[in-house]
Amino acid sequence: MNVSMKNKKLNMWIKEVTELCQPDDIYICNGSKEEYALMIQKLLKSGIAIPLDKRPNSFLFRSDPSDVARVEDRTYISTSSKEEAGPTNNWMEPKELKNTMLNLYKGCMKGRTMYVIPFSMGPIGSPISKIGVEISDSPYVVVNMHIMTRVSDRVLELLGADGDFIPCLHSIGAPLAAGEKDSKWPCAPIDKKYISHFPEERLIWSYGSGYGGNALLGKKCLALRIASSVAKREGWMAEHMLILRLTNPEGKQYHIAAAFPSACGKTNLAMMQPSIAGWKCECIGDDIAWMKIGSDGRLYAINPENGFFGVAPGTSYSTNPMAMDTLKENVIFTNCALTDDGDVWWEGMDGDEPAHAIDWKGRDWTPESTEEAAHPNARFTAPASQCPVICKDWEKPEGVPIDIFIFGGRRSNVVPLVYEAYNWDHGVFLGATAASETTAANIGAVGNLRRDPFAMTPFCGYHMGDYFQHWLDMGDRLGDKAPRVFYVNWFRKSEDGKFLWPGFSDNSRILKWMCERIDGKVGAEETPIGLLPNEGDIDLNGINIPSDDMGELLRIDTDAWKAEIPDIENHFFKFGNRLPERLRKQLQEFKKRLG
Ligand code: TSX
Ligand code: MN
Repeated sequence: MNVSMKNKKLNMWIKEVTELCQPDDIYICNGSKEEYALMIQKLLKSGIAIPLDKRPNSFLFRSDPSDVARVEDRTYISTSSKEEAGPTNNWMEPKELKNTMLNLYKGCMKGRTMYVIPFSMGPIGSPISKIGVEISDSPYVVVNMHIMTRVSDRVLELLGADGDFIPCLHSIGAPLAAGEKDSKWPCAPIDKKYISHFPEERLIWSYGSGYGGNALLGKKCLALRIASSVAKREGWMAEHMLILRLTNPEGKQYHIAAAFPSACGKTNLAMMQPSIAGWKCECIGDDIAWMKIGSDGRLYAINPENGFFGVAPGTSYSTNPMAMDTLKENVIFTNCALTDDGDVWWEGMDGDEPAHAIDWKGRDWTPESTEEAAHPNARFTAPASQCPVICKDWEKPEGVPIDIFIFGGRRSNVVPLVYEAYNWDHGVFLGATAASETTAANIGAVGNLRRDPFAMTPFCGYHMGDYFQHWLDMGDRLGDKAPRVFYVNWFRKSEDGKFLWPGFSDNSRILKWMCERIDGKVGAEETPIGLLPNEGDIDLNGINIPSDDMGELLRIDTDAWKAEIPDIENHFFKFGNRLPERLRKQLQEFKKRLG
């Protein structure tokens, strides 16, 4: 072991966990390429990783069919009082939850190696970054953490003897008896899975699942749930947002952070390439933004992650060519289909379907099969540095200054293509009431309207009402340096059910309008819902959109908006007396404007 293991808290914690979980071996990770290769060797030998002939240093994994997504019902925010967790989170009393989990953790790593994974969320040493250490008995977690976070012995050096870190304990919950044969994807049954957060002591305990957000604890658990709670206390923001840099033909840069619920194409927007001449777009992050007020009073954002853990189905050269080019080598695929020539495949990929493949469950698949070849939540894990349009400043320790916040959702009607908030409080109102129609990718019935404030419902580590107040407080501190706030809907449909807006690269036209609003180059029409583009102010050069369609995309149906009010009231009612007075006022004013 050539890493310095002198941190007192870490050494005590490793000892505690070893006694509790009783692993056969302990391995301290250093994040090196050799270590990654060693883990992959181990996973190949046991047949868990499948090498891909068509993509260098890339591998396919198949999870257990019961372990394919985040388990929101089994996710807990364990604050000392239920009130503090708020109406959007599952809560259990910390002592009770810990007792239950300690019983599960007892001997849970028997027959396995315990990996100690020191990682940094954010560039190592950045003032906005945070250090975590994940202990896990899953080598799949180790290789994914290598890509998604900065795993390094430099993190241990930075910690020194007395430095602090966020402990993230993970077990797949499947101990092996002596001589017992391991399965390909060991995990615990659903009623034994727990994804637990103790925000008051900045602690994460995960048990029973090996999948994505349940197991790669730096992402949703640390960088969103724990970080949002820490950020509230420390006066910064941890948001479920992509970050991108837009540069206009004169070379002026604009930085945009955007929050969308799932199935709205956040990763596609993060890597979007403009269709308008002279404009450039670069990716800084596709999922999470950590933001702090800088010494100049502006809001600076970093991407705390090191890679993309993206949904594969639907990703193609037509929807996201930059993602496709990111996936050529050094990628981990999970629950994709395997083609006969040693490549991965998924529904929505370019070109013809393969005549034969092995589906995500390991069975023969042909186009005649009634089930999907890839699981709808199949994923790629890829280094962000491989993205052809990654911004050269994406690892700048101080971050990039945010000019624009975008909220949005998927709405086939009512909500126009784009509008701007009147002011910060109105922008917070738009974020707090953001809604999306459910798609096949969600659970439950298709086409239902679901409120997902700031796209944070599953990820806010404390009372959502207090979170709204935190947004208002940040606005007070930012004053006239606060980013401007916009709301978009790429998904409005015509009477006959066709998408009215071409989306994708043409969304650059909408971003351009936002930049021109900021620079005072264009006006806007005051409407009851907010500021709408004036006719002719959206650049439609080079595309053919009938002016009737444009009219429909920007049309405001006052009656339809009035019909939304009861749903917004019910939504707000859930937050009780923690709903900020200023949002109640926003709703009153909105109603007044609607008449
Ligand atoms: O990601 C999407 N974006 C954002 C892109 C930067 N999608 C995919 C959503 C599923 C994850 C979109 N789908 C977008 C969009 O802007 N718009 C649409 C709807 C749409 C789909 C297809 C076409 C037009 C609009 N065009 C044709 O079918 C030719
Ligand atoms: Mn996300």
